[in-house]
Amino acid sequence: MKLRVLHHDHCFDGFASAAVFSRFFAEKIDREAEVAFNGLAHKPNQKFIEEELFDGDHNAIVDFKYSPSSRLTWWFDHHQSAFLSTADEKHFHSTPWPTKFYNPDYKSCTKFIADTVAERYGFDARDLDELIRWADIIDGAQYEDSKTAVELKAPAMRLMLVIEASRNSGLMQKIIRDMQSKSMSEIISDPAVDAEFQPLYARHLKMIDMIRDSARFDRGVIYFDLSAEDVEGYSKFIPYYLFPESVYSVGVSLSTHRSKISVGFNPWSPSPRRHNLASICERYNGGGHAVVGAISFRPDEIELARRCAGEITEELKGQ
Ligand SMILES: [Mn+2]
Repeated sequence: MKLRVLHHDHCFDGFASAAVFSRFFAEKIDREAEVAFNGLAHKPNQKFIEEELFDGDHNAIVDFKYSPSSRLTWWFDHHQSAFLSTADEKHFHSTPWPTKFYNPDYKSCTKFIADTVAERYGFDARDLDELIRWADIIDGAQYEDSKTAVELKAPAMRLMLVIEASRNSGLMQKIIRDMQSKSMSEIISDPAVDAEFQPLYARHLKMIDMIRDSARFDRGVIYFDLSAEDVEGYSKFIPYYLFPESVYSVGVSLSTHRSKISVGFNPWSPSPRRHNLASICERYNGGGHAVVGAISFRPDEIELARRCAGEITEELKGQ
């Protein structure tokens, strides 16, 4: 029997969700299942999740959008924008699915999965507590301070850097498998993972300089445009580390696949949040959470992305 796990790609919570779910599946559903992972990324104007991705006997989506496909057997998500259309949302609510779960109150999908399968299936894996705790800290942006988030001293933070920036899919699958049984410090000190980490860390330090150089800070909002370089996967906390007095950040970036606007609330902001960033991003066909959102455009729509980012910046400046 084959279990296909589709998870949010380039995301610590997506990886940890895939790890916790497949550990649960092995212990409570089918120990012999052959498990295959596949990361999903948000695409501009996406209307549905491609049917051919559901190539297992069981198909799970974790920490990513819903699909009404009859081939989808398991679903867990906690994003405010969890549905690609109102038809999908209606489909989910049309009947009480026994193995499809949605709860936008959870900070991480990892903890949502762990709590749900503990309650429904009696799944108990104490050794996953460190992973679950860090998924909650990372996805919920609940760091003590911007130094913890940006200086990357903790093993889980170093692993997060690798997961968010690496394009080595073989190594990414190994990380998900290792997350099912190893500690964060064991995983990050694996020579193959360390070899991936070192150049990414050097680049992370360079990104801090680049954002410092391109940022404009005005009335609580940091605006920066990194589209001069390919920068898919930088730490979203760098702006707040550089401008501790900021409330929001709006960043424009460009990679080979897309141009992107990233909008965030400074988790250590001296002032309260007065905007729901997911709702703002949804107006531009993006999505996310109340505290962090994103909008994707085609790479050749970079000018449109800049214009929309400028509008959002002005909106956030006006209290
Ligand atoms: Mn998540």
